[in-house]
Formats: sequence, structure tokens, C-alpha cells
Amino acid sequence: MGEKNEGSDNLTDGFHLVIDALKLNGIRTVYNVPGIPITDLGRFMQQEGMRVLSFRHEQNAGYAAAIAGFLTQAPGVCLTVSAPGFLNGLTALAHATTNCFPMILISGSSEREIVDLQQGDYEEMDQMAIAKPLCKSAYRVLNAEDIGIGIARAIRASVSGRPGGVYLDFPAKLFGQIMKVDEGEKSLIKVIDPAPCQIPAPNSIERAVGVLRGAKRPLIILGKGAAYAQADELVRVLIEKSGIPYLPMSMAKGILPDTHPQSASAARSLVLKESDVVMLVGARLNWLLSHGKGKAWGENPKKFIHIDIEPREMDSNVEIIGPIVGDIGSCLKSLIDNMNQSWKAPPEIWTRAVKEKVENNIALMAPRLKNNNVPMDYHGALGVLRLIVKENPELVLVNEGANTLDFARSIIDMYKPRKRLDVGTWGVMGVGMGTAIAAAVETGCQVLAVEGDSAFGFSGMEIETICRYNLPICVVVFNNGGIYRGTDQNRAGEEVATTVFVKDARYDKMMEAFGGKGFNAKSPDELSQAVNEALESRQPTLINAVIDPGAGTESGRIGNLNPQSIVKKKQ
Ligand code: OXT
Ligand code: ADP
Ligand code: MG
Repeated sequence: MGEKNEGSDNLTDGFHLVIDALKLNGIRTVYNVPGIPITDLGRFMQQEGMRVLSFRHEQNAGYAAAIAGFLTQAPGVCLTVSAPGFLNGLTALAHATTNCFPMILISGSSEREIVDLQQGDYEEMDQMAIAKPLCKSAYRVLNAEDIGIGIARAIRASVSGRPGGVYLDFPAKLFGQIMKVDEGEKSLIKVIDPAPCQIPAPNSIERAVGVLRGAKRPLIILGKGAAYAQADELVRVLIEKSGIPYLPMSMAKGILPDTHPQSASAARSLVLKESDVVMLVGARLNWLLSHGKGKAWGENPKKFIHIDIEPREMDSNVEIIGPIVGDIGSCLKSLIDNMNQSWKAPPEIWTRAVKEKVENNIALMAPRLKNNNVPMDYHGALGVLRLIVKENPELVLVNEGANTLDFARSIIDMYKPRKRLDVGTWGVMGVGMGTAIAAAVETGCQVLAVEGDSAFGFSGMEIETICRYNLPICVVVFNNGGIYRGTDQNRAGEEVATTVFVKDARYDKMMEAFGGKGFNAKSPDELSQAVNEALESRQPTLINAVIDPGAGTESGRIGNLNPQSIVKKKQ
């Protein structure tokens, strides 16, 4: 192990300046994979009281850092080695930027003078050039006296305005550079007010409230920006004072309990089609909302109000008649104040129609959730998990897959904010174990990860990480033997179809290999028992939930996005 680079007590070095700068700014947890040139950095971090969690693959460490940012409003930090490690972490950095999560990817890199002359250094790569288009900002630090500035800029860039990913490039030589302790200390910066309030213009509030007052069928859509903003009480007041039905996007579920009487989750199609004024709160009109137009939005003309911290988001897909630019807390405060002046609840004919549709859809689903079929279908299996989450509202639910994701989203009600963590804006598979680990580490709560068998495979090796740190995570693998289904056949040859996996696989045995607990659950009753046992024990657990291989559909609820060929598939 490297020694602290001190000939005498009054010298410090790059390693320790990085650590001091992070700690000065309250950053105490780092997600990493060690190696040249950052192995000692991780060791020194541990010595200096930081929590350094080592993963088996940088992508998973990166996803952990990204979701840590979402959960805490402070940048999650991922630390990687040069070129291949950096590239492995880059998907997660891009994911953080896409999802507006604050994250810093710190990567060691090869020496500039060799990289720039392309002389073939160990793991040579111009990392900063590659990172730049995938993050909000990218900085390289060449001199120890600039470490404080580099880290301060990275923190401010990641959390201010629209949050996102930031890249920090530390060439190997930086770590060994020496400074006098007092000069080093003076060079560090504690970032003051890194994400200042952004107060909306008063006329934007008046304009929007004017539009809302004129609405006959208003709707509020809450997105994960609203969850990130941690303005939970203001969201509640807005919804309840206005009396307007609201639709939570996937990761906004639970800001208000999904059982709230104004929730329109179970009437999604109806409210999108029939509403006349739609107010978006921290949600973008991207593919997840069919870009605000077309069949999903029906024939009725719409007026959109949009609250977002990013001015350029306005008019991105359709005209925004009521743009409100600011942070959600400040915007909601102003809106509520303005609405207080003789606000009238929306027409009852509208709120009643929404409520009836919700009650109808919930009643239609209810009997399917009670089935005890063997092999299990999605409804039977998720019916028991729905009850478990209801009884344990503090549980963090991590969710990925196609059918496993889409069914879980509509079946499992959430009761508290920021408890549902999933694939996000890109619908990316592989976030599962990194997300589960960070959720356990950052919140101290137990985690239930509900994973398609394909989705789980992307990060499955991290169950060793879960066991190593003895985290209270229960992974349920929905094992239908494939991507979407386990029943596809290759009609042209001997090899298995492209979407099919090994039949009757036992993912539970993987967990046992690392000292965790494994269960093989064939019925909803067995699944319920196994999850409850896992929660009781708080031990790392993996439950192989045997799902009917024919139960799913192609791409879950988004099969319509698959391009169609004019040439028929072989039957
Ligand atoms: O109103 P209507 O009638 O429409 O009804 C709606 C609600 O009103 C109603 N509802 C309810 N009814 C009753 N009670 C309650 N409580 C209730 N709540 C709601 O239910 C319906 C549906 O409601 P929902 O879900 O809100 O609405 P809808 O229409 O679905 O919403 C639209 C969307 C777009 C917002 C929503 O569908 C959504 O958020 N979708 C996200 C989809 C997504 O991101 N999918 C993941 C990607 S799919 C694919 O790309 C996969 N890959 C490729 C791949 C990826 N992604 N990444 C990487 C790195 N590499 C490759 C792969 C490999 S998925 C995949 C693996 C899949 O296999 P697995 O084994 O993992 O999983 P299985 O499929 O299980 O086998
Ligand atoms: P969803 O997928 O849930 O619809 P999106 O990721 O599309 O949500 O949208 C989140 C939006 O929230 C982004 O446009 C982002 O700029 C915005 N946002 C994030 N934090 C804040 C905040 N504190 N105040 C206002 N807007 C925010
Ligand atoms: Mg599957």
C-alpha cells in the first residue's frame, strides 16, 4: 500500500487533497472498482473515514452513484481506472445525465504528454474528449493546487440548474504531486449554496394560474423531477388545494400515496385523452408521454403548463402556453399562494368520471392479483409483492425488466416518495443491483429488487457485492426463461431462439454461492413466505420466482415501438 507522501508533517499530496476536498463538501461515500492509478486513492479514502464500496463492474458502481444522486440531491461519486474502466462507467454517467441525476465520474487517466502524442501509454485514451458529449460538464486537473477548484466546479455543475453527470479527469501523476499542508488546505473550496433556489417570474405564475382556472378537465402530471426536488409537502398541498386529478410518472409514484383519492394512475388513458389543460411538474414530454400528441392524447385540444428548472425544455415537443421556469419548491409555493385567491375546484363531472374509471380498473384487476396459479403469472406473483410493500412502506422497490417492469409499475402501489427506483428515461436494463446497493447504503432501508431474469443478468455478479457488505437486499428474479417470454422458437435451425435462456435455471443458487440465502418459489404463497423471511432476517436473499414462460408479451407495454418488417416471420 502507498504511504502518505509526507517527508515531514507539513506536506500533503494529490491523493489526500482529493479526499480532503470531497470530505469538505460532505461527500463521504464512493462507488468504485480499484486498479491503476486509483487503488491507493480508495485505500486512503477508507483510512480517512470515507465509505468506499468496491463493485465487480464499473457500470454497476456508476448506476449506484447515479441513483445516490437522485436520492440525496448531492452528487453520487463513481471512481474508475483509466480507459476500459472509464468506458465501463460511462454508460452510467450518460444515464445520469439523461435522467437529470447529479453524479460525478472521477477517473484516473494516462499521462497527457503520452496520450496527446499517441505513444501507446498503459490504458491510453483521450477520456475527456469521449466523456464531453455525454455529460453536463467535464474537467481535467493537472496540478495539485487546482484539485479544490476542480472538485468544487464538478459539484456545482452536477447539482445546479438541471442536475446531471459530470466527468473529472485525474491523470495518474496528479496523485503524487506534493504541496505544503497549509497551502493545500487554503486551495480547497467548500461550495456555498451549490443549487440555489430559482424563483419563477411572477407573471409566469399568474399566466399559468389563469390557464388552470379556465380548465374544465385539468390534469397534473408529476415526474421524477418532482420526486428529486423533495418538495413533497408542497406537492400534497398543490394537489389537495387544487382538487385536480394527478398522474404520477413511474418514479414519481409515492410522492403522494398511490391510494390517494385524486390519483389517476389507474385511469391513465382516460385522463391523457380527455383532459383539456395539463400541468407538468418535473416531467418531460418525451416518449414516455408520447411527446404530448397523437393517439394517446386523443382528439381534445390541450393546453400545457410546464414547471421545470430547465428553460430549454419548454416547447420541446408541443407549444407550452404556461411556461414556469424555476425550482419546483419555489414554483409550487408561488402557485399555491396565487391559487389561494378564490380558487374553485374543477367541475365535478370531470373528477367523478376520473374516479369512476379508477375504481372500475382497480376492481377489474383485483381478482387477478389473488390467483395462486402454478407456474405463477405476473399478476399472481406481483399480487403478493403488492401486499408486502403495503405492509412495509419504508421498503425501497427497485424494478427492471419488460413485463416484470410494466406489470409491477401498475400493480405495486407506493406509499412514500422516492421509494420506486427503476430503468428511467432510457428504459435501460442493468441498473438493478447497482441501484439496490446504493438504495440500501444511502437510505439505510431494506430493499426489494424485482427483476426480470434478463434484466438481472446485466448486473447479477453484484450479488457478491451485496453479500460482501451484508446489505439488507432481497432480490426476486422473475424467471420466465427469457427476454419477454421463454417460449420463442427458432424455426430455421437447431440453435435456441434469440430471446430464450436456459430452461429451469436456478438463480437462487448464485446467492447461496456467496453465503446469502436462496429460495426457489413456485407459487405466490411460497413467494410471499420467502420474501417475508428475507425481510425478517435482513440477510442478502435471492428468490428464484418461477414464472410461466408463456405469460409475458413482446416488450411488455411498449411492443408498439418495435419496427415492423414487410417480410413475414417464418411460422
Ligand atoms: O388506462 P389504461 O387502460 O391504459 O390502463 C393503464 C392504467 O390505467 C392501468 N393501471 C391500473 N389498473 C388497475 N389498478 C392499478 N393500480 C393501476 N395502475 C395503472 O394499467 C394500465 C397501464 O398503466 P401504466 O403502466 O401506467 O401505463 P402505460 O400505458 O404502460 O404507460 C406508458 C409508459 C410508456 C409510460 C409505460 O409503459 C412505461 O413507463 N414504460 C417503460 C417501459 C420500459 O422502459 N421498458 C424497458 C425497456 S424494454 C426493452 O428495451 C428491453 N430490453 C432491451 C435492452 C434494454 N432495454 N437495455 C439494454 C441495456 N439492453 C437491452 C431487454 C433486454 S426489456 C429487456 C429484458 C426483458 O426481459 P426480462 O426477463 O428482464 O423481463 P420479462 O419481460 O419479464 O421477461
Ligand atoms: P419523468 O421520466 O418522471 O417524466 P423526466 O426525467 O422526464 O421525468 O423529467 C424530470 C424533469 O425534472 C427534468 O426536465 C428536469 O429538468 C426537471 N427537474 C429536476 N429537478 C428539478 C427541480 N429541482 N426543479 C424543477 N425541475 C427539476
Ligand atoms: Mg424474463
